[in-house]
Amino acid sequence: MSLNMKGIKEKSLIIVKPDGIQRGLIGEVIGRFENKGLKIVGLKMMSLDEVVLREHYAHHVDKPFFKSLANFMQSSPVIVLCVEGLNVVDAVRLVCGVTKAYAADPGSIRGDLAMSTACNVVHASDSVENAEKEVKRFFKEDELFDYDKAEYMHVYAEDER
Ligand code: 3AN
Repeated sequence: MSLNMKGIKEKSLIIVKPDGIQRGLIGEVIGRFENKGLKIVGLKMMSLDEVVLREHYAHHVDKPFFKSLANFMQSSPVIVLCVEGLNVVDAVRLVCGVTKAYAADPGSIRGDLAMSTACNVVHASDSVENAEKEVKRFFKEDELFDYDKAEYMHVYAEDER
């Protein structure tokens, strides 16, 4: 992990997937990111269509599991979140745990709440570069908010803010 030039303004894109919605885990998942000290700068419910899924999972479009992945991601609305913080892309991936939920570390969202590779509750951007693209894919500019968070003086040391 390396310190990013964006500092505490680095952004990541998180999706609470249909299994998270159906299992009533929206609050639990969002709570874990809030408890970590991340700032939520965008949040909404939406349905994902085939076009956005082909773009979002471009690295999987030719794989045999793409059709079932796309069906699953369209099986109910999802919650999309944009969060901000220091090295937030790496931090969020650690909070989520590895893709194969049965192997994810206890304490992570997937480690504590899931068993599957597909039904693994959350998606999170895997690099700063992809996070920038994903935030633009799911949020319009006026759906993202820039505001001060009072707890920041206790979440970050002065030289980190
Ligand atoms: P992550 O969501 O941890 O970034 P990706 O991008 O490799 O992981 O995978 C995205 C989604 O694609 C997974 N959540 C899963 O639904 C599906 N997927 C990835 N690899 C496999 C696989 N080997 N078999 C079935 N589905 C897969």
